[in-house]
Amino acid sequence: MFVSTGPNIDDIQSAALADIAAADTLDALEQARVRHSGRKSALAGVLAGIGALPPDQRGTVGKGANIVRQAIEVALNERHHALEADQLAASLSADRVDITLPGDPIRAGAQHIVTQLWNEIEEIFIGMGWQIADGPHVEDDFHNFTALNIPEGHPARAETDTFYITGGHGTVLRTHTSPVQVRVMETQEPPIFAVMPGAVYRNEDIDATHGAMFHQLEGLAVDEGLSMAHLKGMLQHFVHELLGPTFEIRLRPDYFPFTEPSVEVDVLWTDRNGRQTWLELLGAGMVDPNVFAHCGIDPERWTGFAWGMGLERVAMLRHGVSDLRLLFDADLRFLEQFGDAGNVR
Ligand code: 2NL
Repeated sequence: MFVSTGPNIDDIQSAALADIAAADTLDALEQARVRHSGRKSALAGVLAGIGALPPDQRGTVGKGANIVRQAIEVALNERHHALEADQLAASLSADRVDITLPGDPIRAGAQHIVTQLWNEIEEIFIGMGWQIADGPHVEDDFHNFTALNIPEGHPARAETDTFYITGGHGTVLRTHTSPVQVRVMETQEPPIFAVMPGAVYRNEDIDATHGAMFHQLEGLAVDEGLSMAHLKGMLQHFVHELLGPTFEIRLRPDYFPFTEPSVEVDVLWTDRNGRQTWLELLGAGMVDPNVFAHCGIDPERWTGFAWGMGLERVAMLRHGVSDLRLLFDADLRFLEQFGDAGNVR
């Protein structure tokens, strides 16, 4: 006769299988494993008690207990695989990337207003068949001063205006873009039609209208028979292209060491309130024969005109900016206002 000493082996199995089926996480399943097949489980108790049973019962009880042990192990394995698969499916769906969603917007930058102006002016002159030229920012005395008819002792050479390179014996940061014109004349045969944009450097105290670095755009035309009439016609066309066909210019006598005669070019400016004023736009003139001679160009044969303008000044006029320092402060609240797609080239 079968004498049971502990819990019924069928009850052990059904309790274990129910717990395993109910485990809904891998942690819960591990707890069910410890409870039903661990060293302290009811099943382990039954197995351990077999030796103490009467010999004729050991076979039956041992066989039954082993079947239950196997059933529990199979159930644990299956449940483990099922829970792992669930967990994988859950993390795959949680981490899924939806490639059909719109991307993060890219904030479009804005070109600096000096860069916009620089590019627009280049385009106008390229449209007239002119070339764009650049040269060194660190110059020698000859190209920055002497070739341009600025002799020693001239105020433009005063220590206060020019950055001298220490130990450089007359090596300077260029104070204007004119040395690029000198280099073009030294290396090219006329006719020459070229504009020279770029940074220039002055040893100035910085305020609302002065900076130690700013940008100039100069131009040079050298050919046979060029006169002030050509200069004026070219400038009028340039101003119409840059500002609009209603903008008038006027020329007034001025002085520069490198041109003779020299003129100040003003533009009739209409401000936001419709008020009109003549404002200085640039300086210009006929290239001084001494400058041609310094650059290896025969002044008896060739004539030419040149001009120079400050890009910051014109950009400020155009956009109604009253302090030069805003152009150099890298403050996005200022810079982002000029993100006109039409101006980005
Ligand atoms: C101004 C005036 C000017 C020039 C620059 C030039 C260059 C050579 C020969 C002759 Cl190589 N002239 N440049 C001529 C007249 C005026 O600049 O007010 N700039 C901001």
